[in-house]
Amino acid sequence: MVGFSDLINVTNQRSNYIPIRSWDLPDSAVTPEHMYMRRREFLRLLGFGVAVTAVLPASLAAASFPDSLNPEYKLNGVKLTPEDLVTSYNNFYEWGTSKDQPKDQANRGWKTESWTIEIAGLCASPRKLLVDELIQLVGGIERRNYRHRCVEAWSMVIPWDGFPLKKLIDLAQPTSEAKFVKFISFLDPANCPAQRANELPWPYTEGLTLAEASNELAFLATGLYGKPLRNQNGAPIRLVVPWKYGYKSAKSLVKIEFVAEQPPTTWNVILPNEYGFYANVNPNVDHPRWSQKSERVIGGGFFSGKQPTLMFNGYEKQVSHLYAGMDLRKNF
Ligand SMILES: Nc1nc2c(c(=O)[nH]1)N[C@H]1C(S)=C(S)[C@@H](COP(=O)(O)O)O[C@H]1N2
Ligand SMILES: [Mo]
Repeated sequence: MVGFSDLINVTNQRSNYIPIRSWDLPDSAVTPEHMYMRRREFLRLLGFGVAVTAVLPASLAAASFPDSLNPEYKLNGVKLTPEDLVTSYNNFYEWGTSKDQPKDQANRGWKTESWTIEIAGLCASPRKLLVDELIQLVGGIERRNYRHRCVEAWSMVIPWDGFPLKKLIDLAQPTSEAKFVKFISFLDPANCPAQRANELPWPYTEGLTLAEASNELAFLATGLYGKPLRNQNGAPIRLVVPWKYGYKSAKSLVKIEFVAEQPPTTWNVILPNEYGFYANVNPNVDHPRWSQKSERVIGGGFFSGKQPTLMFNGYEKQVSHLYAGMDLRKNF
């Protein structure tokens, strides 16, 4: 069996996947890929939306898909990470500890269709429903381009399809005692060898304050690049919290629970000195074993190796008020 410290060493190996280049060029030197949403992909997106279009009035369905890229979240001038890298360079420890394993291991018969998700805890409207039903209830999906920054100091830019977490919160109607939201990934030891071997304390669990979860940026993704989420990216539904390190964005969710106390979260329980509960992207607070000042751009190719890491991953305007007066070094 692999011990936690071995896992952590594996995590920290700078894999030989993309070499770090020393000849940095500014971002502006890289051609933006604005025009990725071509007709073919749009049609695929429509295909994905079949369940939604079946229940929504035709006019509304038509209106919600052609312009599904929310203009507020375009990230103009920022280059999207190529789709094949987003779907082949993954952290998903349920399916292996190296980046190339989830794509292979999570696609050997693991079923993510007809998936139900439970909304539970301190709320007026708890329920258990199919992911497709949830998408209908929140009024369909939109697309947002978000920066993604892993705590291991690499980054991507990903076009997610999904809906704001706030819409689910409004559906659930948390009570006044609810102060935190807990996100629980799947538990399926029969089909997931790493869970049989107990390599980590499963299920993978994460948490946010209710205020963080209600922020406009907190997102539940059901697709990327206009297609349903691939298993390795957390099918059929996963959290995306773009101003926090990637480990907050729990994959393949089976339960979202409103709770009164700060919930224990996977990496924070394993190594509390290294992985905080807040995990806000912060270039001024280093990880105990490496700097967080810069990041390796995955797929940066010939032109790009490292770029400076931005406070709150570039989302300072939208989220800094959540941490007013808080010591971010203590609450890392
Ligand atoms: N259930 C679960 N969720 C998880 C993880 C995991 O191991 N298990 N890894 C996290 C980490 S460290 C990162 S960086 C992102 C990676 O998401 P991606 O592979 O879609 O880029 O997923 C997060 N969510
Ligand atoms: Mo990560």
